[in-house]
Amino acid sequence: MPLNLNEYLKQNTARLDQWLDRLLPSVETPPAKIHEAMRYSVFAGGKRLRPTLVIAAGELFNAPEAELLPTACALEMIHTYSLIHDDLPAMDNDTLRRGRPTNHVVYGEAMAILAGDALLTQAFIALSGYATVNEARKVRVIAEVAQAAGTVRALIGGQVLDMQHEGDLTVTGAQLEEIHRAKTGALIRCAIRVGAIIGCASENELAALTEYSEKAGLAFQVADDVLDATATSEALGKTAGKDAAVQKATYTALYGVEDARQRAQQLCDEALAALERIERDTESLSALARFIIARQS
Ligand code: GRG
Repeated sequence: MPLNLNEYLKQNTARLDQWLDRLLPSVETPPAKIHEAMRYSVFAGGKRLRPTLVIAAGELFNAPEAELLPTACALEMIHTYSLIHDDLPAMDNDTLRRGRPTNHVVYGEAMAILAGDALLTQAFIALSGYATVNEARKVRVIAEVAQAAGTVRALIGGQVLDMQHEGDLTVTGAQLEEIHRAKTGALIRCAIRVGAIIGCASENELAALTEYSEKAGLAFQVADDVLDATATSEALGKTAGKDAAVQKATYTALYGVEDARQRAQQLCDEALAALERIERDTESLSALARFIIARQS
């Protein structure tokens, strides 16, 4: 039977939310305010794309849920931390995220900074506790995640480049790709790789999945640029049209909406082609690549 992606996303979100609830300190744990702030943004919704990619990659190799889910949750915690910090007045100064007031609007700037820091830390607590029972693989997973969240071709480095190029209308396509590979791509690449590592993928399988993740990660960002330029804040759950307002270097600014859409489709096709090198049932990953460029939020 063909995969029903909506159902697949819904089922994984339910499983992820249960595990996130288990892995995050409860709101009764003192100091209660910080745990409330962390949970506010984690449970504000969100597509759960990165953790779903961990699950989909791991399930190709029949990796156990008890190893995949905590790792998937760790990536969602890191992603959520990056969104909280990105929305701060010192960065994007945004008031709407996941359809709700941003963390600093509700809890104040200091608590939002700490909630982001705490989610990053909590991610590594989850990984060191549960990311596979095999110690060597666990260290490999932790190293992959730490690298992807860091500064070299990774999340924080990408954010720095993004900030430095704000208002810079001379950015080239190659520079733009470098920013996006780091800011958005690194965590998506990491999600796929850690799922595959937990599942003991062969080196050839890992290489094909890495290629899939790099294409899909870039496609995600191109689609994100198109959505920012074409969708409403209501549909996105975050402020639309922000990129143009601050003269951010984006695919739509550089190439226009139509060419950006074509580029997203081309990247999606390349991601699907990489999957053909794997002799396993990759239907969930194909469907996720298509979802990445067809999503409305
Ligand atoms: C502050 C260290 C630090 C990094 C910030 C993630 C990020 C880097 C900035 C967010 C700004 C942004 C709009 C980036 C574009 C792509 C992106 C990460 C969008 C949000 O991800 P989704 O659409 O969000 O998966 P949900 O809410 O569905 O999880």
